[in-house]
Amino acid sequence: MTQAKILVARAVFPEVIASLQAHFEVTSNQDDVVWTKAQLIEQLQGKDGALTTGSERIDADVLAACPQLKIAANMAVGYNNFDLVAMSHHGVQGTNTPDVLTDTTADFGFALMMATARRMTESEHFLRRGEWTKWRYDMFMGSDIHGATLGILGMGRIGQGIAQRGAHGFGMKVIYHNRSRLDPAAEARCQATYVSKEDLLKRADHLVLVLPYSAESHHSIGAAELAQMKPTATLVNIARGGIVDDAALAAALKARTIAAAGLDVFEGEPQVHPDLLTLPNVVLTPHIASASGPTRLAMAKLAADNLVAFFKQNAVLTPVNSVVSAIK
Ligand code: 8YV
Repeated sequence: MTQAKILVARAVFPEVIASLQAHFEVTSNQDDVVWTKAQLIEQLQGKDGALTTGSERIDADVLAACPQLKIAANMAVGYNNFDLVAMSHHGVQGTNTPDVLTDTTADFGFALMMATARRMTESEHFLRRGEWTKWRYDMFMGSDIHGATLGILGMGRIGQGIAQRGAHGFGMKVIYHNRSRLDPAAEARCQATYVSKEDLLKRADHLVLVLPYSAESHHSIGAAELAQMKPTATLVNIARGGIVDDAALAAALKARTIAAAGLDVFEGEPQVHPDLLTLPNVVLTPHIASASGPTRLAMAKLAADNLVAFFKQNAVLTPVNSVVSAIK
């Protein structure tokens, strides 16, 4: 039997490329060129499978132009770069990388919340500019994390990880809103109380967004939602750009409708709304919530394992769609 042909769409760990080469004919992109849609289609010609990241959109055009493609294994837990309806229609399996990044991403969400509440980057920039000449009682006063009300919008695995850190580590009162309520055992584990979205916005001292991006979650936080939050509140987005209306957020931060924000994801990233770049009360990081060494390796390995399982066992480990007959 001839070997399946695999495209690795972005640079990944060399050992993961080597492990794929043991099973497949591999074309890799270790120069890490970010391809246009046309280039991606060109690269996918004759390929049976692809290891993708959130930057490669697998949509109806790509699928129609690449009829040999059978699987796209995303190196991400989020898969809003996949048009799942079109993929299922074309009989293309999609997979993601859940679980392996939960704790690392929850750690980062918590760190970003703390950095935002305690004004860490703003005060560091002040120090680096040489403006620190004396102690002052109200210098960079922020808000407390311990004992505060932690609001979580989107209570999947990462949301629950953040809730547990807040409740057990910092004595926070945890409230959450989600499409569906958690079962009682999970609520008890997280010490979390289910509330309406309106209550969440009104009551949270620190609101963390951890919901998947979809047409329904687009601009879940816009001007109207920001107006309902406490003027002392902080907002953290580690979910996806587009869940927050970044222009409305910049306006709210400028007007101090809310106190501060911590953002790891942006609408149209790697572009960042220019107003966010000039505001002092926002902590900005370049989509790195899952970026610890062991976790990024585990994500790449799981994506590769999905490709091996698909072609060798006609099964995958972490599917995101169901395909009637996956092997074409
Ligand atoms: C990835 C992420 O780094 O897993 C996700 O959904 O957002 C990040 O962990 C990013 O999507 C690159 O694929």
